Amino acid sequence: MTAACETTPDVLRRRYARDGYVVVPGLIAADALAELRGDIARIFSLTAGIKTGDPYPDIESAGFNQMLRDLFENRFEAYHGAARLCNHTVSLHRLSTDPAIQKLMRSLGVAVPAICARPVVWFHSPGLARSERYHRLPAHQEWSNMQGSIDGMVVWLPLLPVTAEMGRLQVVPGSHRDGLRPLLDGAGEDYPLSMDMDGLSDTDFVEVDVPLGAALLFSPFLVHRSGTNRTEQARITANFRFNNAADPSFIARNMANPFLYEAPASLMTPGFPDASQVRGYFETMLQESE
Ligand SMILES: O=C(O)CCC(=O)C(=O)O
Ligand SMILES: [Fe+2]
Repeated sequence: MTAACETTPDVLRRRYARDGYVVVPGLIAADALAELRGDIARIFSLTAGIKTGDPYPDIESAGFNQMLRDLFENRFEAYHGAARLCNHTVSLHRLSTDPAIQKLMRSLGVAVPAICARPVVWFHSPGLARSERYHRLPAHQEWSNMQGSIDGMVVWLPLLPVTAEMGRLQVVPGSHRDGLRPLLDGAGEDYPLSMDMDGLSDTDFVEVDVPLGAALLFSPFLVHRSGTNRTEQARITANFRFNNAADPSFIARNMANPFLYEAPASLMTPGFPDASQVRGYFETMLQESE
């Protein structure tokens, strides 16, 4: 029996309602994690020039972390493109719609889960950040970006073991029950969604230990922030956000969603590709299939 089944749905529901979050061990299948970890490693390896089919380093290895730093320092646009592509992997999307996670969310009140935002992979490391918020998110409520159903849910999970030295996620238990807190007046451009900390202090935050294979599920109103990664290793995690399509307040607000997704109005690389590049690709394919 996995740890996930040792706690009954009623106990989890009560804990979720009281604290605003639950950690559920043994929820994520090892092969789903391995597939996503492999995709992340492959994307950065291809970006760094490792050929398709050649071995590539594991995301926990020193070699992989060196590769990330080299790309970040010497080819930032390539680093950024690869990091963003990780958000578009099929394995990440498959994991975010994993039936075990969906079933658990439904048992915690998200009757009709609907994707709020594209799933995200975070790479938190001071050596891979142009400003602090890219390696350590200040205190916030996820509602500030989701703005959907009151009973939506955030799923956060580590893609490698996140130790205390790597800075675990920190939450203020019970803070969800106070609802939406004001945003910080005049918050800088770096993180415009910074929350007003009035009435909260550092001692209100607790670190949440989420082992590999577990997931943390929390309310969009739970106050949370990143711990500090004091290691050389990138702290790699995933974040999935959901609304409940059955929430009457969400229906009344026309199922509001503040995220923008737009088709381009012009070519990003004018003149690319020329006809010979396209022809070359298909002619090689034809020759190989003869
Ligand atoms: O991983 C972190 O430290 C912060 C992530 C976060 O704020 C989130 O997933 O909502
Ligand atoms: Fe967050």
